[in-house]
Amino acid sequence: MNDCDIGVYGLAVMGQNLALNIADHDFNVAVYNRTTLRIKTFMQEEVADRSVKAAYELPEFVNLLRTPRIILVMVKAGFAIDAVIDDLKPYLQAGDIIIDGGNSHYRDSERRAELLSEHEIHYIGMGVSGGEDGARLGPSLMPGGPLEAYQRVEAILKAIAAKVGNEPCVAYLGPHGVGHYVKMVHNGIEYAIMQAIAEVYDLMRRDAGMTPQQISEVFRRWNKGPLSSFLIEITGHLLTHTAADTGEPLIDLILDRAQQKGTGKWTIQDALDIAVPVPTISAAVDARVISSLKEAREKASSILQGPLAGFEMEQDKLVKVLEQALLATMICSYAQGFDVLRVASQGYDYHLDLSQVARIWRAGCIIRADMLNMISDAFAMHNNLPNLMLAPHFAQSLQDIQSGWREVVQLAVQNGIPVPAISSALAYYDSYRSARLPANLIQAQRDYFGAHTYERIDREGQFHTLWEQ
Ligand code: NBP
Repeated sequence: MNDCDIGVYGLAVMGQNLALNIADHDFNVAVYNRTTLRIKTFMQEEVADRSVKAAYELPEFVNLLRTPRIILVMVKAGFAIDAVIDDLKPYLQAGDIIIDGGNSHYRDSERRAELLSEHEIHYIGMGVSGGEDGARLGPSLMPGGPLEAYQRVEAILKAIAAKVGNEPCVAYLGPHGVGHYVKMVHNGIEYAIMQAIAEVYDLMRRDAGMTPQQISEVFRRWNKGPLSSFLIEITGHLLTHTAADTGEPLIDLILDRAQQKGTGKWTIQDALDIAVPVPTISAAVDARVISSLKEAREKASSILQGPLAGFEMEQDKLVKVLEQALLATMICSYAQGFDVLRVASQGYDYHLDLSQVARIWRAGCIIRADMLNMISDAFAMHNNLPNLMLAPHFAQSLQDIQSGWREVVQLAVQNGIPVPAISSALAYYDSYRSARLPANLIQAQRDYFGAHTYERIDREGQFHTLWEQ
């Protein structure tokens, strides 16, 4: 009976694929799902001769597990996870471990950990990235919680995680809700990079009139250079697809309306709370929101006019400067995300090893990129590096590519094509490297209308001026 090493609760896309992945690594797996049909279909169509046992009632599921038990919950984030934990609690005992692999908010993670610790049940909040394929073949895993609980699940997590050489893309990240915090920031960076890629695609398609096939070739070429990453690779692939029914490039038929489900927004909300600027992540979330205003945009397009005269750039030159702009924007997106992690780590006592975070993002996850090797090295040299842009390698890269980056923003502005991620990243770079910003005027204005006082550069203290006199 109770000989299963781990139970997987939730058999939608992620749960099914993780269960198969775990079983493929010689662990005995028990599975359960609220709706019985999913369990039956999974057992009949996917499991084959793997060591997977199905339970159709909750007590039966729990009894299949070796004690102390390990249960991986892979259900819809939010209320469903709380409901599952409530259902499981009466059947669990001290020392059992619940791993929440959903995209939970880190505060929910912390609340659940506290609630379960009253019953001496361990809670591990674990970010999982890589989608369906990652879950099946090797995800990037971001666990946080009590160290002793992590040590008990480590062998399973290391076995199923993506690998770089022999190195698994999983590590103990720290206490409390840190696993879900790191996953949240991962997704924030993902939003920013996806938006930047969409912008360079737009300039090639709309401005230069290149075909999806031509643009695909550019992305394939870029994927062999410093931009090499999963998102560049899949963009190169997806641009070549044609619609089975019409034969047209599928990308041209897809409605230009994107959704944002929460993790990008959470990143910005938390970044604001801890006073870390994330303008490119913010621009990416805003871009999705504005994309959703399709009807309004269609109406506005016949009322609000763009620039009268366009500006042309020769195609080879355009492709070259777009690569530079995209690379710079990617660096700034990682810089903003890692800055959130650095400050949160201090404020929330996470003691995060930022080099290790970069290492576990090198495979399995959506933002995996060659660049993460250099990011990991940069934080290995200096965990408290104030900003990734200051690491010598990245400072030099930004210096080398900034002229192309600026040309892209100029071209887009002159032709009335929005590039919120690329231009916000450039403004971030220019702001961060400015020893003096015009906040002196803001301070004067605040003192003028609200007597908020200001500081001076030539003497200590707070000053107030009677401006109208
Ligand atoms: P979904 O997020 O679509 O959730 C479906 C699962 O939740 C089903 O098993 C469903 O059971 C179960 N469920 C719901 Br809905 N309400 C429930 C309740 N009240 N009690 C018990 N079970 C309930 O599945 P997914 O896409 O596989 O994602 C699973 C988790 O992994 C989510 O938290 C997601 O955020 C996270 N995640 C997803 C991805 C991805 O690429 N999809 C990547 C990384 C992380 P039912 O069959 O009875 O309806």
